[in-house]
Order: sequence, then C-alpha cells, then structure tokens
Amino acid sequence: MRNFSSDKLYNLQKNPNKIRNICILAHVDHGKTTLADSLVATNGIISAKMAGKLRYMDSRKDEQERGITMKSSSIALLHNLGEEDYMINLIDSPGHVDFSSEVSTAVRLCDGAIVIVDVVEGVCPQTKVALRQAWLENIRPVLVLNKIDRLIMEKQMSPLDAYVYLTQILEQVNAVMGEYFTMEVLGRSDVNKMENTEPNNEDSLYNWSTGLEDEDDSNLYFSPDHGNVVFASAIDGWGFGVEDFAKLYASKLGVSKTVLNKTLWGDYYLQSKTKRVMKGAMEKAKKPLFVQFVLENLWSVYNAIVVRRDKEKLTKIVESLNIKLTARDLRHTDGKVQLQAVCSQWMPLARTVLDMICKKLPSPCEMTEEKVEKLICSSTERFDNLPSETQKLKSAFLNCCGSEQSPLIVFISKMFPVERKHLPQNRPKQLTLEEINQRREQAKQRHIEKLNQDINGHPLSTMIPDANSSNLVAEKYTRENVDESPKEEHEEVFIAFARVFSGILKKGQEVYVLGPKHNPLVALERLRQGEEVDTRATVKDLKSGYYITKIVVNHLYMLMGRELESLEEVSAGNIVGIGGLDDHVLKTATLSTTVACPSFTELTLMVVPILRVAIEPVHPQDMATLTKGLRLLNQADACVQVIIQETGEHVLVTAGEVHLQRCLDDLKERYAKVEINVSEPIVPFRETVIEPPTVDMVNESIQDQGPSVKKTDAQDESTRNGVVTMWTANKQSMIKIRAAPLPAEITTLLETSSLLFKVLDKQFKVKSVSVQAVDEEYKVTNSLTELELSEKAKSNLTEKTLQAIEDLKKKLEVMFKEAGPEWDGAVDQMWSVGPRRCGANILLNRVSNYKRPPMWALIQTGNSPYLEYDSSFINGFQMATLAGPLCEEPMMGVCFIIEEWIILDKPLADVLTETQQPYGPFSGQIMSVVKEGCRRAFQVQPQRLMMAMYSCNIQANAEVLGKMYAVLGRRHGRVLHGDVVEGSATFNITAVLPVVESFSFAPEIRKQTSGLASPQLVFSHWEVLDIDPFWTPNTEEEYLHYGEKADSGNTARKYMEVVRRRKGLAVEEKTPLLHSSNRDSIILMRLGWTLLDSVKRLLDFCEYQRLHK
Ligand SMILES: Nc1nc2c(ncn2[C@@H]2O[C@H](COP(=O)(O)OP(=O)(O)OP(=O)(O)O)[C@@H](O)[C@H]2O)c(=O)[nH]1
Ligand SMILES: [Mg+2]
Repeated sequence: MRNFSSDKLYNLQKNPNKIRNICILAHVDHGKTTLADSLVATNGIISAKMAGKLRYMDSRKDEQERGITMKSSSIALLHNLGEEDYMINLIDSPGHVDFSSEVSTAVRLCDGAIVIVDVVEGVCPQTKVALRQAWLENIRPVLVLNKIDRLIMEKQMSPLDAYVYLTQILEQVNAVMGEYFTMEVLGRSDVNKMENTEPNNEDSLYNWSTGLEDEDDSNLYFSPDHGNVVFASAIDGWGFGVEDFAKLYASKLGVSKTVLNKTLWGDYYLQSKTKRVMKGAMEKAKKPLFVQFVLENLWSVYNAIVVRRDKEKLTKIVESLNIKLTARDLRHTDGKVQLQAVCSQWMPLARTVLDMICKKLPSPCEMTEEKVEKLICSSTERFDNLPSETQKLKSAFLNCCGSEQSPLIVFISKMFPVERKHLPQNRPKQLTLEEINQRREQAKQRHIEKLNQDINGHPLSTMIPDANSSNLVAEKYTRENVDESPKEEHEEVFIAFARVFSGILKKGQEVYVLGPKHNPLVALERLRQGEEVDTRATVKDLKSGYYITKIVVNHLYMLMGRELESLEEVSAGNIVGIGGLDDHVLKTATLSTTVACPSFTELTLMVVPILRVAIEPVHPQDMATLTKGLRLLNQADACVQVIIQETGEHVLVTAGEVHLQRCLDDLKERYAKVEINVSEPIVPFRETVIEPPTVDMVNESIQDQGPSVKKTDAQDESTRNGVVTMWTANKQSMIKIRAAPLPAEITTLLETSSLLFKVLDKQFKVKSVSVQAVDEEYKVTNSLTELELSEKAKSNLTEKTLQAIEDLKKKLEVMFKEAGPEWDGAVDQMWSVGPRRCGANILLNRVSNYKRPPMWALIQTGNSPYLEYDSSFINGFQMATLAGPLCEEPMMGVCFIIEEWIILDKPLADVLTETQQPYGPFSGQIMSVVKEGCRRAFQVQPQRLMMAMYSCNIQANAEVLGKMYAVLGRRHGRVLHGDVVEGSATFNITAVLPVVESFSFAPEIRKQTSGLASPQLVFSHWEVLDIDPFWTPNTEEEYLHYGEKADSGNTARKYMEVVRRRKGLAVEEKTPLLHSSNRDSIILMRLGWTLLDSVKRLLDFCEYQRLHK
C-alpha cells in the first residue's frame, strides 16, 4: 500500500514545474527493473526488503519467468527533495532488441531519461541505441553506472583498478554522446554553408571551420562533478553521487564542499602535509581522491561484511555510519543481507537517483522550441509551411499550460491491454466505516428475520449465516458500477498510453481523435467548407482520406505500474491512461480540441521487423476469432505487423524470435484464445543479377563455357547481348531493355536513401497537381514559369532535405564515375527507382528519341507523345522490381537500362477506341510489357539470391570462444571482429549471420556456452549468396567435388525452392537432364517454370472469376 494519500499526487499533477516524466533506458539485463524496484519501494508500494527481487514493473507472467522486460510501463511516484514534493512518472522500458519499439513509445512521452550501464559489460549495442533515441527525441539523460558490486566480488579489482576502469567506461559513454553531437553540428554547418555561400565569395571558399568550436557542449557529457552520474549497485540497494561524499568529507578534511565536489572525481589527490587538493595524482603515483575516500571505504565494507564475515567490524561500521540494523539482520547467516541493510541506509540508491532526477532532469515546462518542432513537423518539411493556426500551437506546447483556455493537445504513443476486471471501476472498492456499519445493521436485520422465519417452521439448515462478523469482513468489499457480465470480465480492453502536452483533459469532454495521417491543412479547409466530423463514426467508418473522429472522454487513469487509478481530470505535463478509445485509435493518435493540431511525427523505430510466420487456426471454424485476435494484437504492439496476403494467408511480421514467441503467446492466451498452427519462419530474400562469374564452383576459371548470354541468343531471337526486345500485344510499341548489376556501394546508398526518394516522390505528386493548376493559371495570367513552379515545390522542403537530395545526387555521380565509362551520365538518365519508388533498383533512360528530365527535376513537363505513357512505364518497372522471377521476392541492386522505346502511329486506334481494343488500354499494355521485359532481361543475366543478415554482438569468456565459433560456423555465420574487453577475460565479438540460419541461435549459443554468452540479433544488411540457384555440376571437377546430384552444394537453390513452394509456385522436384552438361537444360527448366507459373496464375484467375461472379 502506498504510504501517503493520493491527494498529494493529484495536487502535484496541477503543477508541471513539480513533475518529471522520465524513462529508464539500457541494454538488456543492465538492471533497469531492479533499479525501478528501489524507486517504487520508497513509496511503500513494495517492501524495501523485496526491492530488487520482485521486479514489480515486470507484471507479465512471461516477463517474470524469462527475467526480461517485454513492454514499457509507467508508475507515478512521489519524492520529497528538501521542502518540495515532486511527482515522478517513471517508465521502465525493455532492453531486449526485439522490444525496442516499446522504448520508442516510452521515450516520446518523456523529458528525461536514466541511462544505465552495467559496468562489467560496458557500452553495449542497445546502450548506444538508447542514447541515440534520447538524442533524437531531445530528451536529457543522466547516467547510472550500475553493478559496481561485480567489480568487487566477481572481478576482484582493486579500488585503483576499478577507478581507472570506471573512467574508461565513462569515456566510452561520452564518446557515443560526442559522436551524435558532432554529427548534428556538422549537418547543421553544411546547411548554413549552403545558405550563406554566395558565388565568388572568397571568404566562404577558405572557411574550413566545421562550427564545432563555437558550439557549447559542456552540458552534453556525463561527469560525476556535474551531478549527472550515480555509481550504484541496484541489487544491493546503494548508490551515490560525488556530491554525497563531498558533503561527508568537507568538514573532516577541512576542504570546501565546492572544491571537493569538483575534485573528488578526477586526477586529484590530497597532499597530506598541507591538506590541499592537488592535480596530477596518476603522474605522481598518488591515490586519487575518489579511490582514497570513496572506493576504498566501499571495498572495505564489502570485504568485512561479505568476504570475511567479520562481526566485530560490522558492529564498528554500523556505529561509525550511525545506522541501525535489526536483530534479525544481525543474526542473518547471509552476509549479502547484512551488506544490503548497511549500504541501503548508508547510501540509499532510491534517494540518490530521485534527487538527481529532480535536480538534473527538466520539467515539462522546460520544453525547447527545437523539440516542439521535431514533435509536430517531419524533419523533411518546413515548420513555417504549416498552417498559421498550427504554428500558433507551438506556444501552447512551450507554455505547458493546464488551463481551460489553452488548446488541448494529447499524444497517444501506444495502446496497451488490460483485462476489463482490472479496471478501477470494476475492482472491489473498499467501503468507508459508515458504509460498513450500515451494512452490519442491514445484515443483523436480515438475520433476525431469518430466525423469525425459522421459528415459523423453516429448517435451520437453510439459514444463511451472513450475519456473522467474518462475512461482514468479506462484505467490506463490494463492486462499484459492475456493468459487465462475468464472462466479459476476462475480455481485454485497451488503455491509451498518453501525455497531455497542453490544456486540460476532463471526463465528459468532447475531443477530436486525429489519426497519424491527419493533415491540419486539409482538415481546416474541410471545416471552412462546412464539413462536420461525424460524432458517431469510428476509425472503421472513415472514408479514405479522412482521419478524424470525435469522442467523449469517459475514463482517465493514473498509471501505477500494475494498477490503474481513476482520475477526474488531468492537466498539461502529465502522463495518463485513457480508456474507451479502442475503436478510435489503432496504435498512435493525437487528441485535441482543435483540428489545427497536427499529428505528431512518427515514432522512431530502431528495428526492422523481419521475422515472419504464417498462422491459421487449428479448427477452421475459429478463423473469425483468430482474425479478431490478430486485430487486437496489432493494436497492442507498435512493432508487429499483420498482413493478409492475396492468398488469404495471415502473416505475422515480428522483430525477432523472442518477440514472435510473445506475440504467439498473447494471441493464444489473451486475444484469440484459440489453438493455432504456426508455419516455419518465413525469411525474406532479395533477387539480383551479377557480373558473369570468372570461376566455377570449385574455383576453376571458366573459359571454355563462354558467356551464358551467347548461348541464350541461339535460343531466343529477341535477346541479343543481354538486350531484350519486347512488343506490346497490339504491336504498336517496342521496347529494348537490358539488365545490369549496380555497383554494390550504389545499391547500399540507394537503400539507405529510401526516405529521400520517398520525399522526392511526394513532391512529384505535389508537382503534378501544380502542373494542372498552373495550366489553368497560364490561361488566366500566363505568369508562372516552370522555374517558379519548381521553386514552389521546393519551398515545402527544409534546406536540410534539399541539401541531402543534392548530396545524394553528387555522391551517386562520383560513384557512377568510379564504376566505369558504361555508367556515364547515369545520374541524369535516372528515370525512377523501385520497388515502391524508393527501392534499390534503378530505371535508366537511354532512349534517344525520348528526352525526359531526370527524376531529380521537380518538374516534368514537355510535349513528347511518350510523356503520356511515362507513368505506365514506371509502374511496369515498379511491378517487376517488386517480385523477381526467381521466387517472386523483391529485386535489389539491378539497373534496367531502356535502350530503345518506339511508339508507332496508332494503327488500331483509328478504328477502335482505346477501351474497345482487344488488348485492353494501351497504357496497360505498356505497363505489362515493361514488367515482362524487365523480368526477361533479368533472367538472361547470371541471377543470384540475396540473404538478409543479422549482425550479432556476443560477450563471451575466453573458455567458451571455441564452442561459440563452432555454432557460428555451422550456421554459415562470420566473425567480423573480436576484441578483449580491457581489464577482463571477456571477449566482445561482432559477427554476421544469415537470418535464414538464425533460428534457435540464441538458445543454442546459451546452451553450448552454459549461459555465458548471450547474443543479440539485429538486422544488418543484405548479402549476395554467390551460388547460381540453377547451377548443376558442369565440369569434371565439379562432378568429383559435388557428385552427380550436387544437392548439398546448392544452398541457393534450396532456399529458392522453399520460398517457391511456400508461395505455391512451380518447383522442379527432380533436376532435369542431369547428364546434359550444357546450359540448354537450365534454360529449358526455366522456361518450364515460367510456363507452369503462367498456368497456375491462369487457374487462380479463373477461380477468382468464379468466386466473384
Ligand atoms: N550483481 C548485480 N546484479 C544486478 C544488479 N542489478 C541488477 N542485477 C541483476 O541483473 C539481472 C537483470 O536485471 P533486470 O533489472 O531485470 O535488468 P533489466 O535491465 O530490467 O533487463 P531487461 O528489462 O530485460 O532489459 C537480474 O538478475 C538482476 O538481479 C547489480 O547492481 N549487481
Ligand atoms: Mg527490465
């Protein structure tokens, strides 16, 4: 039970200056939940003895069983600092990489963060991700260096070694912060340069300054003397900052507290004669102050209590520290218990950390303009292009005013499930003394009546003994507002995890629910035209292009870890739970009293969901329940994706194996409650082409086989030198296409620039609208030039984005130039990228008679007849790159070069109108011929599969390295580098591993290394699998090496066939014509496949027609 009245928190909620919204971030297992326990214990919610053991914030059964946090959850705590009370909304977040989306949802609602680092493991990949997220969301971090007890007990370091080691860890953390800072400043200075550079400005030519020198970075770094670092052992319940020791020693040493504060950490020592603090401890082989006055004391306490079990020393320590141990603690046989009792009183972890939070982390009122702009305006667009009503809301954010006059702005970062029976309104409510007395009277009355009835002849056994006192105790609890039937009590309802940024949210208030795609410009315009938002509509009822619904707020809750507490109202600056939004919010949304409020920018997700499984109910009649369950799962998880494929198959996309397991458990036990069949994991592949290989599978050089293309020529007249000639069905248009592999670095650049291509594409849409508008304007004023139009489109983008597009173009120019003369002018010939207009494949225009502006130009106008079919052409390319011919997976790193495109005069159009043509509209023909042409051009090149690769970081002790390498090798993994962690026997290994070979990798590694190594798998990149999927042994050496069937050698083929089988595509079960040693057999095989695919598609189409008649 909480050790204070809730009213204190309700009062604090109205004063944003006294609120701190913070989250705990760290790599997995660095001690977030253990620290949270200590903080929660200060409010009496759990007992101090259980802090660290209970892991209160891990409320799920599987979280407790597996010992990892899987969701972020918030708890409101009260802390007293000096005279002032503070309310701290503390969010514990998961550290496992699979749940990093939960971190994003937490970080978005906070102003500050506690970053924890396990000092033995040091800075790990998720520590960097956590710091990056904090950086990107402009939230201020403080640092807790945790598990210092491990340096004493496990690593057995001396205090001096530990000090040196701790300085290194601190440097590592600061290096990460420094890196982000430098990147941002350099990015900014690039833009400034672009803005300021005028032609012939000599100064700017010689200005090499990066701007780094002028930027103030003093508040950026963690430093114990700044008070933003705590040294701790969460498990033993202690933690201190240098300030605590400075206070303690100032009078003892006769040195001022301020001086000690600055010098207790660092290369300072105490000159014993003069009692003065001097610099240069290391150089003069003196003990630094931190070692002499802090660490040595700590070490001796551990030594006496845990190692030597010295009772006398314990009594002395207790006396000198002026603390009290209970008799039970003193008697305890486990030294750790006594140590925890001593240390948690000597240097209480919770007080130190909570003090630091209140002093060093910002209140909601300290929001910066930069953060507001980041929250409501995408990084690629300009804030000043938002409607003026929207721009005005900036001040509402900055003022964080909780008055009725301020516009209400609430952001919902996720929806989390709660069983209906756990809602406060459905929970048994404790009765007041008056109510208990009243009930006692009623019960007595009933009892007397019953007795009277019994006297009148009723048997005594039927008497209900409800008047005795024990039953009265049971009656102390009653249900308030029990509006649900018992069956529904187990039903899940969703609570929105939200923060009020401005205004006041009250029960009974009517507010707009703005979806993530809501655009204030459009909404304001609709409102002006008199359109109203339908108050009865839910998200499902909205027409396409509409994203606003309206609700009356009915349930508000204070989030208390495992519990919820009803609230009447909540004002700006608070984190809150909102009920009743199940049908209005999918994953995220904004609530506001005005439609001018923009939707917040998308959460920055740090993982790519890559692991897919198909699921179906065991009993087909459960399909509807499963679909409903999937909908709920999708709503409850920021990272999960549920896809219903054309085949009707339900596919679940998750971040990794642990995440997948949690989703399946949730589906089975909470959301659908039906038995389900789960397919083998579906792993994505990419398809690509490569330069003709020079060596065969046994590393013999290929000479006599000749280039594959030549032989194909003989087979197919329409293919020459890799150039495929295609005609539309009505023979009116001819296209010549060639496929070529893109240089690897260009593919990578395209992949990493997908956001910019999306921006370009979006502008393209704006532009085509503008073109129409301008056409009309031309008629009237004839004033806007193409240049002005292009400027208009440009003005939507920030300088930074325009600069980034320009940089991308320049980089591509350089890369193409380096790649060789065949790529001359490629950047200006770029027609499109695909798939989805942002992928890593290029369409090049080398058509002599169709000069179209490159895709970079923001305006495409002209009078070529080809322009009409331009978008059909691009669509054909998009379709081809979305599903390649190997196994219908997307292409990657392929360039399609259009060598020729001819449209003859319309011979048939004279007679027939477009729709009457037997081959369908001409634009459709162009699209399908481009698609088919790209596929064929792809097939005449040497084709390869690309595999998704995980990168994994493993920390392992030297003795288990061998076993770990063996597991990696068996799974086709590669070690990139392995460094020994300084001052320990631990190795930090970075390896890459194909996703397809990664299943059960983590448990296997743990088993093989007896739990000493535990890997974190994160998607890293795509890699070409350099085996021809159609390869069969060709030369004598290959026969010798692989045997006739060569099944074992061709992993590419194995992967490809798995995918084809899964997609219901034709698979050649036996290798045809094993003994024919030329490529004709392969070509025949491919043709056979194509034919079978076509037949299958035709059958599918017929079935579709039949079903939809
Ligand atoms: N020796 C030692 N162990 C600790 C300390 N703090 C936490 N642990 C242990 O580290 C393990 C992980 O602790 P958690 O608090 O669950 O870690 P976490 O960061 O919440 O982990 P995730 O939520 O899964 O990312 C537990 O076994 C704790 O007992 C510490 O200060 N010293
Ligand atoms: Mg945890």
